[in-house]
Amino acid sequence: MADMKAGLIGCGFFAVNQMHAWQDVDGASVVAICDRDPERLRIVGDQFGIERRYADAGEMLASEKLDFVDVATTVGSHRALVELAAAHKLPVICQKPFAPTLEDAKAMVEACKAAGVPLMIHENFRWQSPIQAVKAAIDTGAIGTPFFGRISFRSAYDVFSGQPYLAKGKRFIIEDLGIHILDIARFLLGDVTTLTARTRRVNPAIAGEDVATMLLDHQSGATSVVDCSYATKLAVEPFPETLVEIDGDKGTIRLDQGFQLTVTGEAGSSTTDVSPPLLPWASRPWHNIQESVLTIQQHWVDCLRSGRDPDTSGADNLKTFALVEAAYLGAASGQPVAVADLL
Ligand code: NAD
Ligand code: 89Y
Repeated sequence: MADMKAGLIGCGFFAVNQMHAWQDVDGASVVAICDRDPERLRIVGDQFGIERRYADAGEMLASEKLDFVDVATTVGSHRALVELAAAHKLPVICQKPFAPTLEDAKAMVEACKAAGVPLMIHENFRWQSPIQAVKAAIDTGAIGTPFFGRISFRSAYDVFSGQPYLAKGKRFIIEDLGIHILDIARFLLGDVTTLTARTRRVNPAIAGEDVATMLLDHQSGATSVVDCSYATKLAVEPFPETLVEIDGDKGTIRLDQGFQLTVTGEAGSSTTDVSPPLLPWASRPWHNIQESVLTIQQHWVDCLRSGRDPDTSGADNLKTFALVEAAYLGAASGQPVAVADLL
């Protein structure tokens, strides 16, 4: 079967990973790129040998015969670009965070539904191989029924040098990073009914919150704590590892720093190294994230080919994005937020 033809919009910092991954994906390749910044367009076009380059997304979609669109811009442009793809009846992938507001995100889901095209949010953290290993361990039943989880991301890594816009937004860690960790909590323990949140800013040089602690009630009856910080200096910097604790009625799972997975069940305890592979184009410490970019993009192509919804479809990701909104509302009010009221 011939490769599907993709057009990528947004040739910035993270799109380079997506471009590398598209070269490795089976069944699709990028044939055209777009960026309103001519320098980014030149750099990415030259690096990946893409001749068809556009400054305007509308022009690219009107001129090219594409099978889908990959939106890799920052959040402010997501709604307009997804609606543009829908208007052209093109399946579309959109980077996280979904949209500036939940209302925008709902409109994007509706636009794609009305156009009859799939929408996937590029929510890649659940596709990291260590996180997949945790899910597989839960699914074996070795720890019985989970009743508690802690999904934790604490770091002092300088994310602002690569992504300077992160220092400027009124919202920071929940919208940018917590969104992934909240999605992992949903992936491992199921949907959430109520969320309670506390936030603070430790770094005086940024505009938004860099610490968030969230308590989640899951529909299953499990409780989890999702805690995120970019103000936590540790002896060994863990960026970008997500650490996981799951307690079940028959045992426990721990994903510890250094990608060590320990499963303790009735038969005893075993520890496995679940380090992600270092792909040829990847570099430490980002390789964990980079591998998940390849995995989610391959998942998208496999879903398009088989006609099934991607795991992080727009409709699914509304439930993750609602947790972000709930966290900001709850942090502002000091009160628990009922997630269903937002959806
Ligand atoms: P960036 O600012 O480096 O790149 C964005 C690019 O999009 C810029 O080159 C800009 O000129 C271009 N652009 C913006 N609006 C456009 C438009 N309407 N038409 C054409 N080009 C346009 O940003 P980044 O750091 O690469 O982040 C992009 C997205 O990726 C963000 O939403 C960010 O949250 C996300 N991201 C995801 C992960 C992940 O693991 N999933 C990691 C980092 C960043
Ligand atoms: O933008 C963020 C993301 O999605 O993963 C890590 C990051 O690059 C910085 O927090």
